[in-house]
Amino acid sequence: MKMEDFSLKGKVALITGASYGIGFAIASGMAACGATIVFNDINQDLVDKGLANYKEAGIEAHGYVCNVTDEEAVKALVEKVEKEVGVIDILVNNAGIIRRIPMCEMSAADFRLVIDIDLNGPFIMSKAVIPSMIKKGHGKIINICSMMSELGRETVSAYAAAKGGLKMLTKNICSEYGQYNIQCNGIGPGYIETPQTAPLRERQPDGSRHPFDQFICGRTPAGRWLKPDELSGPAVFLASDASNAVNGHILYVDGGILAYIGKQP
Ligand code: NAP
Ligand code: GCO
Repeated sequence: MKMEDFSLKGKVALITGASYGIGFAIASGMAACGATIVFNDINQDLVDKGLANYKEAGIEAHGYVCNVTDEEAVKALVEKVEKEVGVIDILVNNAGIIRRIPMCEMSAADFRLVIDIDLNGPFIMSKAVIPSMIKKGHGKIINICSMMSELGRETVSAYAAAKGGLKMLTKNICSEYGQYNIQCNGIGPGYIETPQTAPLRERQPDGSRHPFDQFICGRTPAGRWLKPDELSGPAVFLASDASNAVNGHILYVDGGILAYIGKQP
């Protein structure tokens, strides 16, 4: 093994929904290791904000408006990126939403929306980039899964169903396209400090910590929420030649939650 096996120099990485949050952190880590960064978000305002964030971090990123659930728009995005930047070597399916509603109160429309973005989106994006990866003779797909790829909890039925499905889509892309030197793996973040989890961490009216905040710190051996940039190293590993023999694997970056029964109250 050589040090350059961990390098992403000369590689084009597309990270979906990466104007901020986990996607931005993963893109920043990949840029630090030499990748050219391409990202999309659902409107120009978010893309512009993302470009400003990348510029502030010293990263010349390429930003495009594209909804990952729109198959025609995704095909057009990939063609445009291939013309303007280059063939996509690394795809990170990061874009995702959550709806926290008790299942019997959740509308079918809300359930479908979460499945559409969190599961159909990665399918549509992967289907669009794989043909060029096959032609090029290599490719890396990284699906951002979740604790909910393994565990359930109240109010997140649609999200857990989507992330459980994303775990199996990861294994299926591995099975179907591993023969073309395409590695498809997942990252399963634990509880990360981003806008998506902000409602679970906000202070109560009396100034006390949110009960869920206290719960998660008791369930995590490290006793804390994780930071987005703690996912960057694992993502760079799975995007690099150092992981060419790793395929169909979900790498949980959770501070040990899945290994731990939780602190005795
Ligand atoms: P976030 O802060 O909500 O960011 C999600 C990004 O995806 C936003 O930029 C969002 O844009 C974009 N997006 C949403 N729908 C999209 C669509 N249809 N097409 C393109 N982009 C879209 O979330 P995050 O916490 O960074 O999470 C990123 C990923 O990690 C998600 O897949 C999430 O499920 C997963 N995850 C998060 C955690 C955590 O603790 N935070 C843990 C495990 C897994 P808008 O701002 O317009 O919505
Ligand atoms: C929730 C959280 C989690 C995190 C993440 C954990 O409501 O439980 O949003 O689902 O987003 O997926 O891995």
